[in-house]
Amino acid sequence: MIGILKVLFIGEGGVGKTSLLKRYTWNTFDESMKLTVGVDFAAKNVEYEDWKATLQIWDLGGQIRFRDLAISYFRGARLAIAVFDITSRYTMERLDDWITHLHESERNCPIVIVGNKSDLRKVFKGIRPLVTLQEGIEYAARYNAPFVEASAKDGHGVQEMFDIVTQILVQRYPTSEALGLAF
Ligand code: G3D
Ligand code: MG
Repeated sequence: MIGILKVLFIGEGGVGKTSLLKRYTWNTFDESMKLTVGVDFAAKNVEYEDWKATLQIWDLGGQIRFRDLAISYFRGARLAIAVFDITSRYTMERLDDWITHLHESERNCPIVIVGNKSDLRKVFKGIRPLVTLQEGIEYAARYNAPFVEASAKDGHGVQEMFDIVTQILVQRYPTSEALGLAF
């Protein structure tokens, strides 16, 4: 057992962070764990071959502003899942700010970029411009990050997203010693 790894969701309100967390951890998500500061979190055990760890996944309430959370929310994060909504280009552009603030607290924190609401592609096709898969990949490449398209609604891409998260963590923290040395 490697230990407990803090993983954050970041991104604008309404993009589907809470929904993705619930979709992935429905069996462990506990409303009673909501902190007074407006952060939900869930624990999930993950394994890869001999590697086992507990992800402690933090999900921010919408009402919190950057300056309130810089210390308590970002500190100690081992990875962040940066989510935008593919039907709103604005939410992708806003990730720049989130990532900047994250890296002010945790300089080398790796990120995974997620374009959520992929189920809406067929609904809005030809009706409104959407962020294309290629644009998502290019955006993520600016941060040297992997990109995943997902849907909390139909579940598409959600397991893949957490498989990628696990892969990155396995590489960064192959042993519990590596976890301790990181601080
Ligand atoms: P947030 O935690 O990032 O603020 P939420 O976002 O998870 O609260 O989701 C915001 C709204 O988007 C919710 O709708 C939710 O049902 C919807 N949503 C989340 N993920 C998806 C998705 O993959 N596809 C679709 N179609 N909708 C999604 P409401 O209406 O409850 O505000
Ligand atoms: Mg939320």
